[in-house]
Amino acid sequence: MTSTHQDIPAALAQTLRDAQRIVVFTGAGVSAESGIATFRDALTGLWSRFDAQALATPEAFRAQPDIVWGWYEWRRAQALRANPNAAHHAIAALARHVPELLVVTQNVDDLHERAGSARVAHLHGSLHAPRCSDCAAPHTLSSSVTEEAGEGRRIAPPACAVCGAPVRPGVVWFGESLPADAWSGALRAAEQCDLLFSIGTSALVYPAAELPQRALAAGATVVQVNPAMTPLDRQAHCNLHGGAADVMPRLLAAAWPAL
Ligand code: BJW
Ligand code: ZN
Repeated sequence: MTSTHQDIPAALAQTLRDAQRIVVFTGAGVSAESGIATFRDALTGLWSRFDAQALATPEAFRAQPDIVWGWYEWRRAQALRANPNAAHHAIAALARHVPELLVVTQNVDDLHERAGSARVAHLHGSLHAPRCSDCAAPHTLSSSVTEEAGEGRRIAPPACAVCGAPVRPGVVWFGESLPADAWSGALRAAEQCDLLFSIGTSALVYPAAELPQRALAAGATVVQVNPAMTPLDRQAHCNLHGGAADVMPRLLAAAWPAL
Protein backbone atom coordinates (compact mmCIF):
# COMPACT_ATOMS: atom_id res chain seq x y z
CA MET A 1 0.00 0.00 0.00
CA THR A 2 1.50 3.35 -1.05
CA SER A 3 -0.15 6.59 -0.03
CA THR A 4 0.29 10.11 -1.22
CA HIS A 5 0.21 12.99 1.23
CA GLN A 6 -3.58 13.37 0.91
CA ASP A 7 -4.85 10.16 2.43
CA ILE A 8 -4.28 7.99 5.46
CA PRO A 9 -5.74 4.55 4.63
CA ALA A 10 -8.71 3.66 6.88
CA ALA A 11 -7.22 0.18 7.42
CA LEU A 12 -4.05 1.77 8.80
CA ALA A 13 -6.03 3.96 11.22
CA GLN A 14 -7.75 0.77 12.44
CA THR A 15 -4.39 -1.07 12.80
CA LEU A 16 -3.13 1.86 14.87
CA ARG A 17 -6.20 1.79 17.16
CA ASP A 18 -5.82 -1.99 17.64
CA ALA A 19 -2.07 -1.99 18.28
CA GLN A 20 -0.87 -3.11 21.72
CA ARG A 21 2.88 -2.71 21.21
CA ILE A 22 4.37 -0.11 18.90
CA VAL A 23 7.96 0.63 17.97
CA VAL A 24 8.68 4.03 16.44
CA PHE A 25 12.04 3.76 14.69
CA THR A 26 13.34 7.19 13.67
CA GLY A 27 16.17 8.73 11.68
CA ALA A 28 17.43 12.18 10.78
CA GLY A 29 14.35 12.97 8.63
CA VAL A 30 12.18 13.28 11.75
CA SER A 31 14.28 16.27 12.88
CA ALA A 32 14.65 17.79 9.39
CA GLU A 33 11.63 20.05 9.84
CA SER A 34 13.17 21.33 13.10
CA GLY A 35 16.02 22.73 11.03
CA ILE A 36 18.56 20.00 11.80
CA ALA A 37 20.26 18.82 8.62
CA THR A 38 19.91 15.08 7.91
CA PHE A 39 23.11 13.07 8.30
CA ARG A 40 23.75 12.80 4.59
CA ASP A 41 22.96 16.52 4.11
CA ALA A 42 24.94 17.67 7.17
CA LEU A 43 27.94 18.79 5.16
CA THR A 44 26.57 21.79 3.38
CA GLY A 45 28.21 25.17 2.88
CA LEU A 46 31.72 25.36 4.25
CA TRP A 47 31.56 21.71 5.36
CA SER A 48 30.77 20.50 1.83
CA ARG A 49 34.37 19.64 1.04
CA PHE A 50 34.19 16.82 3.61
CA ASP A 51 32.42 13.48 3.41
CA ALA A 52 30.07 12.77 6.35
CA GLN A 53 30.68 9.04 6.21
CA ALA A 54 34.45 9.62 6.39
CA LEU A 55 34.21 12.14 9.27
CA ALA A 56 32.01 9.88 11.42
CA THR A 57 34.82 7.46 12.25
CA PRO A 58 37.33 6.98 15.09
CA GLU A 59 40.11 7.14 12.47
CA ALA A 60 39.04 10.65 11.36
CA PHE A 61 38.96 11.83 14.99
CA ARG A 62 42.48 10.49 15.60
CA ALA A 63 43.84 12.03 12.38
CA GLN A 64 42.01 15.41 12.49
CA PRO A 65 40.46 15.94 15.94
CA ASP A 66 39.90 19.67 15.43
CA ILE A 67 37.93 19.18 12.21
CA VAL A 68 35.77 16.43 13.69
CA TRP A 69 35.21 18.24 17.02
CA GLY A 70 34.41 21.49 15.14
CA TRP A 71 31.83 19.66 13.00
CA TYR A 72 30.14 18.16 16.05
CA GLU A 73 30.14 21.50 17.95
CA TRP A 74 28.51 23.12 14.89
CA ARG A 75 25.85 20.37 14.88
CA ARG A 76 25.40 20.63 18.68
CA ALA A 77 24.78 24.36 18.25
CA GLN A 78 22.11 23.55 15.62
CA ALA A 79 20.48 21.03 17.97
CA LEU A 80 20.48 23.45 20.92
CA ARG A 81 18.74 26.09 18.79
CA ALA A 82 16.17 23.63 17.39
CA ASN A 83 12.76 22.80 18.84
CA PRO A 84 10.73 19.59 18.50
CA ASN A 85 8.40 19.68 15.50
CA ALA A 86 4.89 18.30 14.93
CA ALA A 87 6.27 14.80 14.24
CA HIS A 88 8.09 14.61 17.60
CA HIS A 89 4.93 15.87 19.33
CA ALA A 90 2.65 13.42 17.49
CA ILE A 91 4.93 10.50 18.44
CA ALA A 92 4.86 11.59 22.11
CA ALA A 93 1.04 11.90 21.92
CA LEU A 94 0.73 8.46 20.30
CA ALA A 95 2.38 6.89 23.36
CA ARG A 96 -0.57 8.11 25.44
CA HIS A 97 -3.00 6.08 23.27
CA VAL A 98 -1.33 2.66 23.18
CA PRO A 99 -0.45 0.28 26.02
CA GLU A 100 3.26 0.10 25.09
CA LEU A 101 5.39 2.27 22.84
CA LEU A 102 9.16 2.51 22.50
CA VAL A 103 10.90 5.17 20.44
CA VAL A 104 14.12 3.78 18.94
CA THR A 105 16.09 6.62 17.44
CA GLN A 106 19.28 6.80 15.45
CA ASN A 107 19.32 10.54 16.10
CA VAL A 108 21.92 12.17 18.30
CA ASP A 109 19.68 15.14 19.21
CA ASP A 110 17.28 15.09 22.17
CA LEU A 111 14.14 16.34 20.41
CA HIS A 112 12.05 13.23 21.19
CA GLU A 113 12.68 13.72 24.92
CA ARG A 114 11.99 17.45 24.67
CA ALA A 115 8.64 16.68 22.97
CA GLY A 116 7.70 14.49 25.96
CA SER A 117 8.54 10.94 24.82
CA ALA A 118 9.40 9.02 27.98
CA ARG A 119 10.83 5.78 26.55
CA VAL A 120 13.58 6.54 24.04
CA ALA A 121 16.45 4.21 23.08
CA HIS A 122 19.36 6.06 21.46
CA LEU A 123 21.16 3.61 19.16
CA HIS A 124 23.84 6.06 17.99
CA GLY A 125 24.51 8.02 21.18
CA SER A 126 24.09 11.73 21.83
CA LEU A 127 25.62 15.07 20.86
CA HIS A 128 25.19 16.11 24.49
CA ALA A 129 27.18 13.35 26.26
CA PRO A 130 30.85 13.64 25.27
CA ARG A 131 33.42 11.44 26.98
CA CYS A 132 37.17 10.96 27.16
CA SER A 133 38.56 9.18 24.10
CA ASP A 134 40.92 7.25 26.36
CA CYS A 135 39.49 6.63 29.86
CA ALA A 136 35.80 7.22 28.88
CA ALA A 137 35.21 9.65 31.76
CA PRO A 138 32.13 11.78 31.00
CA HIS A 139 32.82 15.42 30.14
CA THR A 140 30.42 18.26 30.91
CA LEU A 141 29.88 20.75 28.11
CA SER A 142 28.31 24.13 28.60
CA SER A 143 24.72 24.29 27.39
CA SER A 144 25.70 27.07 25.03
CA VAL A 145 28.19 26.71 22.22
CA THR A 146 31.10 29.06 21.71
CA GLU A 147 30.87 31.62 18.93
CA GLU A 148 33.75 29.65 17.46
CA ALA A 149 31.39 26.87 16.42
CA GLY A 150 30.63 28.40 13.05
CA GLU A 151 30.26 26.50 9.84
CA GLY A 152 33.53 24.98 8.67
CA ARG A 153 35.46 25.97 11.85
CA ARG A 154 38.16 23.76 13.34
CA ILE A 155 37.99 23.59 17.15
CA ALA A 156 40.44 21.69 19.33
CA PRO A 157 38.61 19.18 21.57
CA PRO A 158 38.85 19.86 25.32
CA ALA A 159 41.22 17.76 27.42
CA CYS A 160 39.86 15.11 29.80
CA ALA A 161 39.93 16.38 33.42
CA VAL A 162 41.01 12.91 34.60
CA CYS A 163 43.76 11.88 32.18
CA GLY A 164 44.28 14.76 29.75
CA ALA A 165 43.38 12.82 26.58
CA PRO A 166 41.12 14.51 24.01
CA VAL A 167 37.39 14.46 24.73
CA ARG A 168 35.32 12.91 21.92
CA PRO A 169 31.65 13.23 20.94
CA GLY A 170 29.43 10.66 22.70
CA VAL A 171 28.14 9.24 19.43
CA VAL A 172 28.56 5.86 17.72
CA TRP A 173 30.85 6.07 14.72
CA PHE A 174 31.19 3.60 11.84
CA GLY A 175 32.98 0.44 12.98
CA GLU A 176 31.96 0.96 16.62
CA SER A 177 29.50 -1.14 18.59
CA LEU A 178 26.08 0.18 19.48
CA PRO A 179 25.34 0.68 23.22
CA ALA A 180 24.45 -2.86 24.35
CA ASP A 181 21.38 -1.99 26.45
CA ALA A 182 19.81 0.28 23.82
CA TRP A 183 20.41 -2.30 21.07
CA SER A 184 19.15 -5.33 22.98
CA GLY A 185 16.04 -3.42 24.14
CA ALA A 186 15.36 -2.26 20.58
CA LEU A 187 15.74 -5.76 19.13
CA ARG A 188 13.43 -7.26 21.75
CA ALA A 189 10.81 -4.55 21.15
CA ALA A 190 10.99 -4.97 17.35
CA GLU A 191 10.51 -8.73 17.65
CA GLN A 192 7.57 -8.37 20.04
CA CYS A 193 5.67 -5.42 18.56
CA ASP A 194 2.57 -5.62 16.41
CA LEU A 195 3.27 -2.35 14.58
CA LEU A 196 6.59 -0.69 13.67
CA PHE A 197 6.90 2.76 12.14
CA SER A 198 10.12 3.55 10.28
CA ILE A 199 10.20 7.34 10.02
CA GLY A 200 12.72 9.60 8.29
CA THR A 201 15.53 7.12 7.86
CA SER A 202 17.36 6.09 4.69
CA ALA A 203 17.43 2.54 6.15
CA LEU A 204 21.02 2.14 4.96
CA VAL A 205 23.00 1.94 8.19
CA TYR A 206 23.33 -1.39 9.96
CA PRO A 207 22.66 -2.94 12.40
CA ALA A 208 19.89 -0.34 13.05
CA ALA A 209 18.32 -1.01 9.62
CA GLU A 210 17.73 -4.61 10.71
CA LEU A 211 14.95 -3.55 13.08
CA PRO A 212 12.15 -3.26 10.48
CA GLN A 213 13.32 -6.60 9.02
CA ARG A 214 13.12 -8.25 12.45
CA ALA A 215 9.62 -6.84 12.99
CA LEU A 216 8.48 -8.07 9.55
CA ALA A 217 9.93 -11.53 10.19
CA ALA A 218 8.04 -11.68 13.51
CA GLY A 219 4.74 -10.86 11.76
CA ALA A 220 4.37 -7.15 12.66
CA THR A 221 2.88 -4.52 10.36
CA VAL A 222 5.59 -2.14 9.12
CA VAL A 223 4.71 1.40 8.05
CA GLN A 224 7.26 3.78 6.54
CA VAL A 225 7.05 7.59 6.54
CA ASN A 226 9.51 9.29 4.18
CA PRO A 227 9.23 11.71 1.25
CA ALA A 228 11.80 9.63 -0.67
CA MET A 229 12.06 5.95 -1.58
CA THR A 230 14.29 3.70 0.54
CA PRO A 231 15.24 0.02 0.37
CA LEU A 232 12.36 -0.61 2.81
CA ASP A 233 9.66 0.50 0.31
CA ARG A 234 9.47 -2.97 -1.23
CA GLN A 235 8.84 -4.70 2.09
CA ALA A 236 6.81 -2.24 4.17
CA HIS A 237 3.07 -2.92 4.34
CA CYS A 238 2.39 0.79 3.88
CA ASN A 239 4.55 3.66 2.55
CA LEU A 240 3.38 7.14 3.45
CA HIS A 241 5.38 9.38 1.12
CA GLY A 242 5.57 12.77 2.81
CA GLY A 243 7.31 14.80 5.49
CA ALA A 244 7.04 13.39 9.02
CA ALA A 245 5.75 16.66 10.52
CA ASP A 246 2.86 16.58 8.05
CA VAL A 247 2.08 12.84 8.05
CA MET A 248 2.37 11.94 11.75
CA PRO A 249 -0.25 14.43 13.09
CA ARG A 250 -2.65 13.39 10.29
CA LEU A 251 -2.12 9.73 11.15
CA LEU A 252 -3.01 10.43 14.77
CA ALA A 253 -6.09 12.45 13.75
CA ALA A 254 -7.21 9.65 11.39
CA ALA A 255 -7.03 7.06 14.18
CA TRP A 256 -8.57 9.22 16.93
CA PRO A 257 -10.69 11.87 15.13
CA ALA A 258 -12.32 13.09 18.35
CA LEU A 259 -9.02 14.48 19.66
C1 BJW B 1 12.62 12.84 5.75
C2 BJW B 1 12.34 14.20 5.80
C3 BJW B 1 11.13 14.59 6.42
C4 BJW B 1 14.24 13.92 4.79
N1 BJW B 1 10.34 13.67 6.96
N2 BJW B 1 11.82 11.94 6.27
C5 BJW B 1 25.86 -4.89 7.48
C6 BJW B 1 25.81 -4.63 6.13
C7 BJW B 1 26.55 -3.59 5.59
C8 BJW B 1 27.36 -2.76 6.39
C9 BJW B 1 27.41 -3.03 7.73
C10 BJW B 1 26.67 -4.08 8.25
N3 BJW B 1 26.88 -4.08 9.61
C11 BJW B 1 27.72 -3.07 9.93
C12 BJW B 1 28.07 -2.41 8.80
C13 BJW B 1 29.00 -1.26 8.75
C14 BJW B 1 28.34 0.04 9.13
C15 BJW B 1 27.25 0.36 8.10
O1 BJW B 1 26.07 0.19 8.31
N4 BJW B 1 27.64 0.90 6.95
C16 BJW B 1 26.65 1.28 5.93
C17 BJW B 1 26.94 2.69 5.48
C18 BJW B 1 26.68 0.27 4.82
N5 BJW B 1 27.80 0.00 10.48
C19 BJW B 1 28.55 0.22 11.56
O2 BJW B 1 29.74 0.43 11.48
C20 BJW B 1 27.86 0.17 12.92
N6 BJW B 1 28.59 -0.60 13.86
C21 BJW B 1 28.65 -1.92 13.80
O3 BJW B 1 28.07 -2.55 12.96
O4 BJW B 1 29.39 -2.49 14.82
C22 BJW B 1 29.79 -3.85 14.67
C23 BJW B 1 31.11 -3.82 13.95
C24 BJW B 1 32.22 -3.42 14.65
C25 BJW B 1 33.45 -3.43 14.01
C26 BJW B 1 33.54 -3.78 12.66
C27 BJW B 1 32.37 -4.14 11.96
C28 BJW B 1 31.15 -4.16 12.63
C29 BJW B 1 27.81 1.55 13.55
C30 BJW B 1 26.96 2.49 12.78
C31 BJW B 1 26.99 3.87 13.46
C32 BJW B 1 26.36 4.92 12.58
N7 BJW B 1 26.59 6.20 13.15
C33 BJW B 1 26.08 7.37 12.46
C34 BJW B 1 26.87 8.61 12.96
C35 BJW B 1 26.39 9.02 14.34
C36 BJW B 1 26.97 10.33 14.76
C37 BJW B 1 26.60 11.44 13.83
O5 BJW B 1 25.41 11.74 13.63
O6 BJW B 1 27.52 12.05 13.29
O7 BJW B 1 24.69 7.53 12.70
S1 BJW B 1 26.16 7.27 10.68
C38 BJW B 1 24.67 8.12 10.36
O8 BJW B 1 23.72 7.25 9.72
C39 BJW B 1 24.10 8.47 11.75
C40 BJW B 1 22.64 8.17 11.56
O9 BJW B 1 22.02 7.91 12.80
C41 BJW B 1 22.65 6.97 10.63
C42 BJW B 1 21.39 6.77 9.89
O10 BJW B 1 21.12 7.85 9.06
P1 BJW B 1 19.62 8.34 8.86
O11 BJW B 1 19.06 8.76 10.15
O12 BJW B 1 18.88 7.30 8.12
O13 BJW B 1 19.84 9.67 8.02
P2 BJW B 1 20.06 9.88 6.45
O14 BJW B 1 20.62 11.24 6.29
O15 BJW B 1 20.76 8.76 5.82
O16 BJW B 1 18.57 9.82 5.85
C43 BJW B 1 17.59 10.78 6.17
C44 BJW B 1 16.26 10.30 5.62
O17 BJW B 1 15.27 11.24 6.00
C45 BJW B 1 16.23 10.22 4.07
O18 BJW B 1 15.67 8.97 3.69
C46 BJW B 1 15.30 11.37 3.67
O19 BJW B 1 14.53 11.09 2.51
C47 BJW B 1 14.42 11.46 4.89
N8 BJW B 1 13.77 12.76 5.11
N9 BJW B 1 13.30 14.94 5.17
C48 BJW B 1 10.64 12.40 6.86
N10 BJW B 1 10.74 15.96 6.48
ZN1 ZN C 1 40.40 10.52 30.30
